[in-house]
Amino acid sequence: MAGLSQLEIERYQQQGYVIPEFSLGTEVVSKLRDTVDRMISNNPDIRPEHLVNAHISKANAEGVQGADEILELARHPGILDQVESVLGPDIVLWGCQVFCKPAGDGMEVPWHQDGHYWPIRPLATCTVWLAIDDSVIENGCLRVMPGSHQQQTLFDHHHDDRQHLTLSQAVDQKQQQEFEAADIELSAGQMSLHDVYLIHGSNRNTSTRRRAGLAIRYMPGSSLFQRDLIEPSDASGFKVDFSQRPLWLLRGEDKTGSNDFTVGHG
Ligand SMILES: O=C(O)CCC(=O)C(=O)O
Repeated sequence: MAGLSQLEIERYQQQGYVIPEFSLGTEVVSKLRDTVDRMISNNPDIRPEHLVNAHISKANAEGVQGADEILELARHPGILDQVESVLGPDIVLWGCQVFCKPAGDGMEVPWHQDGHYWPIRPLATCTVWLAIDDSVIENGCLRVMPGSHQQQTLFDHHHDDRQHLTLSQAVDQKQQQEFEAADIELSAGQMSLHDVYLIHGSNRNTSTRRRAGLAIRYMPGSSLFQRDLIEPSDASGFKVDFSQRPLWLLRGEDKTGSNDFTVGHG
């Protein structure tokens, strides 16, 4: 297996994230950029930071028209090798989101932990955040609070009613002050992996360069995706409805024996 090195695995465990040596080639990235451009024009009423279900091309509960090419990418053996190094051999794909911040008015993503919003028990997910464009400080790259995952705790979040936010919930000030932020600067084709408990966010994009990224969400086969645990809602700032969310077992087996891999595939 050509997964993470021992050093990268240790970094992921200690810091809650890692930027692997592995990256995608320019041809793959260029095709992905075309796919994302098409998705943006197919979803004219949805902010490009809110393209959930980017991997689902048919009608779905969240009303985003995704693309089969994204699903294909989520199955990329090289990416799965990285994920296997931190999640183990049983890998379930449960979500993909394009976060595209247009030049000039790209939205801020407030500091948050994803675990608040996801119906997964035990709570576990590795997100692969893949840079579709170069993602740097200037255009609002992903930012993390290294080590904030270590207590495996979901800190309190409050409603953030500032305008122009991708998410209307933010982790409380106390945690924002406790940890020191790190910017994850990536060239297109590079990726970072982060843990479900890691506090992360990103600044607005007021630059002249677009910043698009694809977040691919994988959980281990030892976790259960409980679709009825979280009611459909738009409380976080955009519509979230897990009731018909499909799952794909990409490697190994469903150790819970209870995940439903038929829902949402009809
Ligand atoms: O793309 C961003 O700036 C934020 C991504 C994010 O919040 C996530 O992957 O959960």
